[in-house]
Amino acid sequence: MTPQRTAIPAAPAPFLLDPASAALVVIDMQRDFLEPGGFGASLGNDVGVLRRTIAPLRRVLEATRAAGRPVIHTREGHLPDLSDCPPSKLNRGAPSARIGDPGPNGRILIRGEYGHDIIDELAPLPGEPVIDKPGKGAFYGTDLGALLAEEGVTQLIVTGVTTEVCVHTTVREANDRGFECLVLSDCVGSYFPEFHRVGLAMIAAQGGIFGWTATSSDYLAALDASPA
Ligand code: C5J
Repeated sequence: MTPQRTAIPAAPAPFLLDPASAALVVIDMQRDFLEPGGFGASLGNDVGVLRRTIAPLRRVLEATRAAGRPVIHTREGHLPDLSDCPPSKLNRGAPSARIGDPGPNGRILIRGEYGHDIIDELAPLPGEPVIDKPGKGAFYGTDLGALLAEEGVTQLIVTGVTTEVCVHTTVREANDRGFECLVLSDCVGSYFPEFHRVGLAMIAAQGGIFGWTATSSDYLAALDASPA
């Protein structure tokens, strides 16, 4: 049977949404990136700039759940003994605190700590998969690929932080694995406005070299118009 597709206005061309094959991926909306005292702040970033993503992402999350489509959350972080954190990552740069150091929300970027978890506003529902990833991409060192294959997912609606790091790495990984990725421009964010703008442009450039970009309102309208 030909899948029923709904065209979403997108760059560089309409994205043909097949709701039956699509999953929402929410990347790293963790306290460590969005709240003071975490990993993002330790790198000298103003974490407040990411908060504009929360309200539109919440609407997308609720609508996707209501449509009965899969929602997958990811979290970047490491085991308490840091055995999955390469020295090249641990020792990179000159942060005010390194991965594993104590902070106001617990040890920085360590699984099980308060700061490592997803912000309250976007908390996963029971049963929604949460992929713990040691790297920037959501496929590296995880069972995300197997999970998506099991669910018959071929399209990813991508949201989260940060645009040019974990969102970009995940979209590139997904694109190479044959997924069609639609990145929702107002539901992804960067500490650097210029990187955000260029990161989105890079995805859609050259005929959609990595995927498509659209606004969350256009995605929501398409979801609404899609056959149940
Ligand atoms: C970063 C991420 N920026 N989730 N991680 O280190 O984008």
